[in-house]
Amino acid sequence: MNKTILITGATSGFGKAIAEIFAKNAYTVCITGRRKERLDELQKELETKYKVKVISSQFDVRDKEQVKTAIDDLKTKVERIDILVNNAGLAAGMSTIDEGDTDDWEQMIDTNIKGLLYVTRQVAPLMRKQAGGHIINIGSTAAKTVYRNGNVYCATKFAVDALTQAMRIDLLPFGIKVTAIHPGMAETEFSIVRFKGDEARAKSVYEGLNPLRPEDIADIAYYCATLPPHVCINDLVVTCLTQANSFYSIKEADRVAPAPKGD
Ligand code: NDP
Ligand code: 8X3
Repeated sequence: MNKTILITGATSGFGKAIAEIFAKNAYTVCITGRRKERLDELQKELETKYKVKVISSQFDVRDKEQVKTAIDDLKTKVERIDILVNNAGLAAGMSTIDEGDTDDWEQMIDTNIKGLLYVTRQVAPLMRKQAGGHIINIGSTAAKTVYRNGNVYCATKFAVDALTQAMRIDLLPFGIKVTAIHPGMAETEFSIVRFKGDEARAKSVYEGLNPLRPEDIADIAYYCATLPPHVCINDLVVTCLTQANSFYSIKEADRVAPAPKGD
């Protein structure tokens, strides 16, 4: 029987790339997000390209009732959910704590923390019944080190890190793996969303860095999910070569060139 993966926030970036690699490897793929036209397009593309079953479900992870209805409906369509990737998330704005927009704060807290909890609350009992499964939470380097003007976004990702550790303990008796993947800078729609559609400002974040690609994180998620049953990667921080942590990165041009031969 084909395995089934559920990915939140599959209309763009990491989520979309994760959907693609699992579809390519014959998984039944459940894709979710708020943008229906993107979901329809991706469903068609993956079904045509990989001849797999793709189920798309439009909901907002911030809405507890929508989440419950969507997962209840999904349970009528699939027998099991083998893997859940809690990926849906965002940063909204960048400012000091005294100038922050409280609507932005609420959107980040509601999506990155409460949304992840709502989805997990619906899926974990099913995995418990199955006596197995794998939850992969997408954290961030911002879950490990805070940076200037990142305050609330970083706090939401610290929460993802804490919840990942807590879930692993709580779900240990049921054979459920829990993994956090913490990416550094990757050029997706993330910064366009953070800077509210300012594409030039978003682009400037990654200039000269050679940032991570969505496919890099998808490859890593696939690796984590396909290890032998007794092996669980707990926590994984991954950056591009020019980034050391949340606030320290260099431009590729500033890397030291190899010493001349013979030196
Ligand atoms: P994108 O903006 O490209 O993708 C974000 C995805 O989340 C979209 O599919 C979006 O779908 C979905 N989403 C956002 N809000 C909601 C919501 N309320 N309900 C349902 N779905 C939602 O960004 P990334 O791919 O980069 O981000 C994915 C995750 O990775 C996030 O958790 C982010 O914090 C994290 N991350 C990103 C990094 C980066 O540098 N890019 C680095 C580290 C972590 P839709 O709009 O259709 O609802
Ligand atoms: C996204 C990476 O550095 O913009 O989590 O916070 S960063």
